[in-house]
Amino acid sequence: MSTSIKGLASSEVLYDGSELRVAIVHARWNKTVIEALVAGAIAKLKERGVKESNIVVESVPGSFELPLACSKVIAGAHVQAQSNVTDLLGGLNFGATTPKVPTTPAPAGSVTMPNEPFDAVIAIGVLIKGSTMHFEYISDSVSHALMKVQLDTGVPVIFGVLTALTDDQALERAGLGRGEDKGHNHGEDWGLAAVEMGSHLRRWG
Ligand code: DLZ
Repeated sequence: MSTSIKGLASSEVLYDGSELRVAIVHARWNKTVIEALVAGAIAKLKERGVKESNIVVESVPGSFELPLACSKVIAGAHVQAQSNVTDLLGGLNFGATTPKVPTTPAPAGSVTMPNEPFDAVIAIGVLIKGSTMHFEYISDSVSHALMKVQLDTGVPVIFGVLTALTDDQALERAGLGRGEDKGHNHGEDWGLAAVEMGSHLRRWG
């Protein structure tokens, strides 16, 4: 039996995500782990009632790109129809063979629908320590920058960046552990955190 005192306590309130709009911005480095984390986050968003049509997924190359991408997504710069959760069923946003962003300009006179604001953004990345100082620099700058984005914009940015010292640590935190204990998928916690923070923000204004 585990004697650990660590981890997220479940909330006494069951937060309702049915009116919330949530963006997931994920890096593509360390794909296997990312895929599990994104799937875990989406599962919990949906479990709390967030509609598929209100979940938007965007991808960036690496974790270093997450803060700017989150900032732009919050500002409404993403293409509304680029990638919602339905696209995800076709394999996240990895290796798409057809461009999802329109390559031709909208016809003259056409109306562009304004993007609805997001109640929360989940930034997901997986940093695994290598033999150089990359890990330290990226972990440090990304965590500070993501905090800055949420404070500057007032939109909760859920910190879904794993900073693992080994491959096994990363796998275990995505529920993919290679041992008997598969670990826990932290993406699920991030989905719940997004609904809770999005709900708080609607109350707090
Ligand atoms: C360069 C790099 C390295 C070494 N490791 C990771 C990693 O473990 N996880 C991750 O998300 N990204 C990594 N990157 C890529 C950087 O985040 C970034 O995409 C590039 O330096 C380009 O700016």
